[in-house]
Amino acid sequence: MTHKPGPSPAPASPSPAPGGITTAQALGWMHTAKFLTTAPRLEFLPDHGFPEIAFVGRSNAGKSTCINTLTQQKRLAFASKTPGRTQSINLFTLGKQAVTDAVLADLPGYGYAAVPKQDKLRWQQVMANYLVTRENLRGVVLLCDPRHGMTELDEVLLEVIRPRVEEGLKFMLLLTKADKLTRVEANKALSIAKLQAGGGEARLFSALKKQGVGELAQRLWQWTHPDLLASPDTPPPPGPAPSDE
Ligand SMILES: Nc1nc2c(ncn2[C@@H]2O[C@H](COP(=O)(O)OP(=O)(O)O)[C@@H](O)[C@H]2O)c(=O)[nH]1
Ligand SMILES: [Mg+2]
Repeated sequence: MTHKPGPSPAPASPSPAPGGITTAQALGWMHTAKFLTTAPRLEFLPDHGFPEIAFVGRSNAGKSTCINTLTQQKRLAFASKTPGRTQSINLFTLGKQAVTDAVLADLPGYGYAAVPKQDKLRWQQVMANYLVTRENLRGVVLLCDPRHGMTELDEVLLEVIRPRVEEGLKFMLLLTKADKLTRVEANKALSIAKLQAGGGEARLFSALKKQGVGELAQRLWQWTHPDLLASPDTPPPPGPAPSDE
C-alpha cells in the first residue's frame, strides 16, 4: 500500500467542482450502484481491481437504510426486518456508463442479541479478517446510532483498523438517524464522534431528512478518485493533510 502520487496529470475535465465533483454528480454516481455478488466468507469475495469502501456497524444502526438512501435505490441493501440475519458480505459496483470505478461492501451488522454466540464470534472473525486483509479496501464507514453512542464492538473494530488508518485507509464515523436528535444534541454527539474517530472524520446523517447524503456521496467519490482530485489546477496544500477542525 505504497501509493506514490505520480507526476502524470489527471485528464482535464470540463469544469471541475472544488471537491472534484459536485454533490449532485456524486449522487448520480452513487445511483449507478449495482449488485455484484454476495459472499458468506472472505475466500468467496472476488478480487477486483477497484477501490472498495466498506460499510460496517451494529445491527440496527441504519446501514441498509443509509446504502439505499445514498444509492437512491429502495431495495439495494435489503433493509432487513430481522436484524443480524443478513450474514454475508454484499458487494455493489459503482460507475458511470457501466464502467466500474469503485465497489461498495455491505458487511453484516454485529451485536444483535438474538444471534447465537458461536455465530457472533464467527462473524466478528470474518469481519476482522476482511478489515485487516482486504487489499483494495480504500475506506471504511462505521455507522453508529448517536443515541446509543459507540459500543464495545465498535471500539474493537476501530482498534482493528487503526494500523491501516495510520497507513492511509480512509475512515468515517457516521452518526445516523440525526433527525432523532435536537440540534444541540447532534452537535454534542458530533464533537464526541470527532474525537473518537481518531485519524478519521465524523459526520451526521439522516435518511429521513436526507441530511448529509450528497456530502457523503461526494466524500466517497473523493476517497475512490484521489488522482482526479490532485489535478494541476488544484494542487494539494503542502505538508500533512489538513484536518477538518
Ligand atoms: N428516524 C430515522 N430512522 C432511521 C434512519 N435510518 C434508519 N432508520 C430506522 O432504523 C431501523 C434500522 O435500520 P436499518 O437500515 O435496517 O439498520 P441496519 O440493521 O443497520 O441495516 C429501521 O427501523 C429504520 O427505519 C434515519 O435516518 N432516521
Ligand atoms: Mg441491514
